[in-house]
Amino acid sequence: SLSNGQPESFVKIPTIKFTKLFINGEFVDSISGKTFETIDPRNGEIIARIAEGDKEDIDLAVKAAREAFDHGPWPRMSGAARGKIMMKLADLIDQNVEELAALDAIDGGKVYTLCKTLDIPYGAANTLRYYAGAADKIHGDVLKMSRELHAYTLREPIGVVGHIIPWNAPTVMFFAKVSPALAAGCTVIIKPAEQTPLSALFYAHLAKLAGIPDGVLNVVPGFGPTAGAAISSHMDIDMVSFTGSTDVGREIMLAAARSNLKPVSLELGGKSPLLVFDDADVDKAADLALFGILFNKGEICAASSRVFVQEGIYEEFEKKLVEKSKAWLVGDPFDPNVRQGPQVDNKQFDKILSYIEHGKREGATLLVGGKPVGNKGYYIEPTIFTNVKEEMIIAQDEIFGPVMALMKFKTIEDAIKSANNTKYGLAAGIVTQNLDIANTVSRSIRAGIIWVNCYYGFDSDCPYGGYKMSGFGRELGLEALNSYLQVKSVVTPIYNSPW
Ligand code: TXE
Repeated sequence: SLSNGQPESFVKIPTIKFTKLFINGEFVDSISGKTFETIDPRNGEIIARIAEGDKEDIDLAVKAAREAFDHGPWPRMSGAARGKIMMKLADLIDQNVEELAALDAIDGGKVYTLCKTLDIPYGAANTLRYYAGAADKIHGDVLKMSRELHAYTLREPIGVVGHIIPWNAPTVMFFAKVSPALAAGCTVIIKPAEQTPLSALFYAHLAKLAGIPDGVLNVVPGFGPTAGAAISSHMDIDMVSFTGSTDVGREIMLAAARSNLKPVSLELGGKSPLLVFDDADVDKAADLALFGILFNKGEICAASSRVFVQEGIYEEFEKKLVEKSKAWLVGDPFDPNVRQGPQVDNKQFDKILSYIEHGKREGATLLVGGKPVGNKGYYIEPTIFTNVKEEMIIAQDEIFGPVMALMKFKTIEDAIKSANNTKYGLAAGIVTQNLDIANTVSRSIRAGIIWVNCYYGFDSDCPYGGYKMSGFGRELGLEALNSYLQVKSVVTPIYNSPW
């Protein structure tokens, strides 16, 4: 079903305008002069060469961000003034939605229409506007105190912030991190993933047009062990927020501890369960389960990679899944009929295929899929395993691809136990019409977000983040804004007191 047609017949792919580091309001080459290739996952071809940031470039970016924080207007202007500039940036993003969507689609293999209707308008513009509206509502409390003192708290921006983001949602991650930090009055150094630097550099350009002062937002593409590690270990960065793999999250926390003890926020991997109870509408539940694992080709930390179905409807559910997965079109992400594009790069492609082989060796049954699609690019069939045992690697590791482990359960207690049988705790889904089941299960699953009769119900005001080894700290909502603010208590005597 691969329609590897000429992309130009669907959408005009823009010429790449921005390929350099964005430091202190200017696009500059890296100090080393090095560049790296960013690859089109539809065919493995080079899209552009991008300046490769390293430690020295991060140092320059930190110097600019420090100057902008310590002496520049951004943290000193009113919240309303910051909000106005952020609103302007959101408008510029809306005006460039097609070009931005095409950049994420070509760089990350993401479905163009979804980038255009979800990632850019919601993940970027809406999130910016949400935090722009919060920027002038940041204030502390007045405290009564029990002695003859009174106090107030100030909420101050935490300072120079480092952001390290992954490639699966380049736009959504960029703005989930940058928007609350900017609203708080922080200055930022952000490193996009090496696979997907294109839209981040375009956002840097738009930020300048919108009037974000030089040094406030620095975008430094580069690799993890070099540019990324320079951020997490930097002595002059006041906080680091990371989204990516659990292993790298651990490295970042270690580097933060060993350098200046900067606080860390980590949004890491997942192995999220979807629980379908006997009373569910089987047809709708099967749609939801497929959507939960195949959306963004399974490259999403909250993917419903473990699906547990109650025994009364299991057989019917399995039949529906097979039918529906065959109708799910894999192909060029610019084709309006396609629902699933290529995996982001050959590393992820190989990783997913090796997990599929592993699942077969472990004794699980391949119900559908399991193979690459076509002979160029990194396309993989929607894949479903049955006869999966919970101890199997394919039921424990984050595969980060279109691979579902389908399992059966008897009682609500079994369902809860199985759902929690993972080192991760990012998300979970429940499908039932029974309010008691929904309430009981929601409270019993150790995960940061629970979707009842829906999946991927994300929005700018809804906090999102992990329990257990899925990390800590929250993205989005006012929770995220608070993580970029320090609380300072100011205490004075009420009367002319001896203290
Ligand atoms: O992630 P990395 P990778 C999971 C998913 C995927 C696996 C590997 O299972 O298959 O991780 O993907 C930067 N210091 N997730 O290898 O390496 C890197 O440059 C500082 C889940 O691509 O974690 C990039 O910007 N930074 C996840 C970012 O970390 C470092 C999304 C993420 O890359 C670094 C992505 C270092 N030592 C992958 N090493 C999610 N939670 O959504 C790398 N980086």
